Amino acid sequence: MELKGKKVLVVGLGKSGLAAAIFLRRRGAQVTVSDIRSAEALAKDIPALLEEGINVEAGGHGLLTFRRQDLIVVSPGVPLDTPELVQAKSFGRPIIGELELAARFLKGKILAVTGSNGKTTTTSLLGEILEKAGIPTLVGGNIGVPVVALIDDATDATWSVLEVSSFQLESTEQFHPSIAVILNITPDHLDRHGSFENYALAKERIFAAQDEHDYVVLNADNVRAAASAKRSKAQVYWFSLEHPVELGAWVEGGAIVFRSAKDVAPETVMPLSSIPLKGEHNVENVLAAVCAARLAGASAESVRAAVEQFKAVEHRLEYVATLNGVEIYNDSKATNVDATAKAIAAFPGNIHLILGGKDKNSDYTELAELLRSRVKAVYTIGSAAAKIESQLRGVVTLHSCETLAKAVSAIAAAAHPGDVVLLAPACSSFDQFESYEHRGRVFKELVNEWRGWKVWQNV
Ligand code: UMA
Repeated sequence: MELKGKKVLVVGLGKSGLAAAIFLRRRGAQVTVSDIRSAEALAKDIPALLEEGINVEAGGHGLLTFRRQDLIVVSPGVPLDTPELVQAKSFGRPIIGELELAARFLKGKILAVTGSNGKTTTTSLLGEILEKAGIPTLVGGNIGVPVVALIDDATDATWSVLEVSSFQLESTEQFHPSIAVILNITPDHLDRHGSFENYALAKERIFAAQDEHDYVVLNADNVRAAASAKRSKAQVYWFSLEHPVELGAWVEGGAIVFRSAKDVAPETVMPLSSIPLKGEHNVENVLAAVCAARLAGASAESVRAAVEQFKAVEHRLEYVATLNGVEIYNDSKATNVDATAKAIAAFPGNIHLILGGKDKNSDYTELAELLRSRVKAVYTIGSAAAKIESQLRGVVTLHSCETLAKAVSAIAAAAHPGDVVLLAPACSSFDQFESYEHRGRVFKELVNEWRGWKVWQNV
């Protein structure tokens, strides 16, 4: 792909847009960045961009700006039905995402991981396994490192382990992982994709460019992910918590086993007891990682060693503290109903659960059974609170708290030794926070403040 002299528009000036604009400029393109945020809001990035010779359009997207381009590169968070993009497309302007742009320049092989939940944990774990196996490895994507930022470090020997979201996959064309993993597909981002099926189809783009030399790793226990097998041209490997599979990884006799080929005996990779992460969903993540890592050429020993040493990723069912017998967990990354269900299921009961944030057209009644059996009370926050309360009234004790600070203080007044405090909000964070990371950090700070004040009343 020749970029020299090309007029390229980058839409959105977050992490992806910033990295893409600088990459494109350094490859000789005439770059403009357009963002709906005001110049004041973008002030910290604008000087560096101008210095690189990049034009900046702030405070909105201009129709003319979009029409005058040879190529448009969109950030993942920018919906493809944004009117300026729709019109530019109707004028024949090529539109690709940052992931697609990066993949066209990235040397080496790609191991891509998608799914509604577990992506970041599985991606980090795979990165550590491959590294332990002595394979030159880079990690990036939705995990927080734009893929364009990996290009300079990748060689023909590199495996890039990429967490990829439906937002990124939606705008791919040639993106071609040698190994693609779909961990699970459950409802999420319905506000953006319009329907569950559209969302699932966006996820399936992970294997759209694969052929019979590639691998796709699918969750045999997840109905929608398993249904993807019939549309894939790649060799299908499975993982299952529930039963043995023909090719792939499963649980048997308290251990994880892997079978690489039909005529090969299954190998025992590790006992379940050596997985240091909480929750059955994390066993699924490990099964997927075992399967993908063995296919990428990592030995069973390096898989075992990396899993044993793996620490929970920040904001994913992250243990925060035990304050006088009350255990506190931060699962700020539980941004959809399924992730919250998995977080609740990781504890036997006595949970004080913080729910809420920005709704994504979700159905919170799906939590009813788990709430009844394991949750003492729900503390609602954010703009989704009214909807959550109307859907869960009568199911569980509800406390309207509006903010995270009020929720933590209400819990501090109510929790008893043996209880669990869980931030697993089932919503995105963007109504009150910059990101789920920001929300998780604020939660941990609040917990620390309460720790200092010693006001946990019942302990
Ligand atoms: N913007 C516009 N026009 C619009 C919409 C947004 O100009 O119509 C601008 C915003 O004003 C803002 C910029 O676009 O300045 C934000 O772009 P972005 O939302 O794509 O954010 P980035 O900082 O580039 O982060 C993105 C991913 N964000 C999203 O997909 C929403 C990050 O995933 C990812 O880590 C990063 O690229 C690097 O690859 C975060 C995420 O929330 C973690 N992902 C979703 C999830 O995991 O559920 C998919």
